[in-house]
Amino acid sequence: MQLCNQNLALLPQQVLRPHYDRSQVTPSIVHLGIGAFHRAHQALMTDDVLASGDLRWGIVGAGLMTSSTKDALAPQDGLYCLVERSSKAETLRVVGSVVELLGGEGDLGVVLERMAAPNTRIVSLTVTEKGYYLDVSSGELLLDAPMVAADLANPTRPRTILGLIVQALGQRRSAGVPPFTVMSCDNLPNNGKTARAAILAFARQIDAELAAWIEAQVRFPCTMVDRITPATTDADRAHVNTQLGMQDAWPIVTEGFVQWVIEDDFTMGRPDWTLGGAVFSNEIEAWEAMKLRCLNGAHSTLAYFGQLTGRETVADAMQMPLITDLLDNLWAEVLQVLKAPSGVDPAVYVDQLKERFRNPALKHRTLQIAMDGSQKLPQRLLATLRERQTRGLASPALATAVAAWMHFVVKAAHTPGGTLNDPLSAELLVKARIGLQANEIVRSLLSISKIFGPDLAQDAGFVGELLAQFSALAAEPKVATADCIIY
Ligand code: CS2
Repeated sequence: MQLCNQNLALLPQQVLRPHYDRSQVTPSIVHLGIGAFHRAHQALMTDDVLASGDLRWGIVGAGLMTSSTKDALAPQDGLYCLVERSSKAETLRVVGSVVELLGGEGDLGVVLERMAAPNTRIVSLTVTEKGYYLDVSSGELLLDAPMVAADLANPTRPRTILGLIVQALGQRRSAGVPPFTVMSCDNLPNNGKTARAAILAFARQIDAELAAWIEAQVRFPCTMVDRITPATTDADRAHVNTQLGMQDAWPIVTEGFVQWVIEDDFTMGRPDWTLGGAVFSNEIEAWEAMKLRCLNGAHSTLAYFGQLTGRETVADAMQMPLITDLLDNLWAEVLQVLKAPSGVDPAVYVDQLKERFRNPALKHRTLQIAMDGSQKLPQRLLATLRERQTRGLASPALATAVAAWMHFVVKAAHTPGGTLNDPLSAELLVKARIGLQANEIVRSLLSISKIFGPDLAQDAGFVGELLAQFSALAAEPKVATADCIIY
């Protein structure tokens, strides 16, 4: 038996489920990038809005690169089970807010149609850092990235979020339909402003008038989303299927903690997401900085250290004093220069983080977080580092975290068949194979200005610290680095 509308009534009593009439829900949000993160926060809080009786906010969930989510959820009428898991208990809830699924190249025409449709009011995004095609260090649009170049050459058949959004907005403008709001939910500083900059830069290449219209008319609220949501495992699927007494092809397992802070700036209205616990605020930059630097900065550090010490999950890595001591120093460096949102004590947030990272019920793999390091390091670690430098403060813990990432890259480069899951993998592997001298390798990786900008490689204090920490890590018995390197 499969999870679907018809079988909802057969779920065990303790499983929460939609009680509203799903056939009456109007689709008005098109979400690009329907992965686990979206399904654990925005879709959930939208389900709370629908449950309140406001049926105007159904979600059309689209995968751009793959149809995997559609393949799993379309036969289930878009329903899926969300498991909230702490160390002591779990709750299961079937979420009903996703009313249509689209996915893969073959559906991109329909995705565009849905975005251009007058009843669409919001286009939201979780496409990860690399989905914006920006040079993370300079913020410039990567015009020569093959996908961007292809969309510029063929703007009526777009495949990137940039091409899709600009094309859909152009169609709405021609048809006299008001523009939707573009709401980024990705882990980027000022994610709304970042999305806006990328979309305007793309639009200017195609049509200056349309670009000016977008600049004047479209809203790009910034948001901060915080919920640790590991990739679903086969064991999770098996467990959920037993609990439900029916098959769910793609349940999501997440933590109890959830936070969503949104700037209230929408062109065509928005759901009352406060019903699901979201908060509207004008201080998103501070919220996002706190989260990126405290949570994600520590996460990336845990990921690379975890990989170098053979710790498969974040919770395992949190058992090692070598790692937790470093994290304490890292957080101290972060908090010393952080501008927290008003009324928020970042030290309390950090204490909560320690608990969240230790949650043994979440099997959050360090390898999953380790991916796309080139896209993550600048905002997670290097932003704090630069702020400390301008204040004349040394940053040994941040330098150690960067050194751990370098070891992770160097190890992949010197392992036969080693690969990296990163959009800059080719360049990273070449730079890491420059020679066998540690000094040379560190400088070679530092010269990638897309990650480190033009400044950090020139900063003698930072380079010295990084070289020292790179060698110190290699000498640490619990850390396994590439053994062919000369330190
Ligand atoms: C993680 C994030 O995979 C990663 O890079 O750091 O996905 C993290 O789990 C979320 O931002 C938590 O809100």
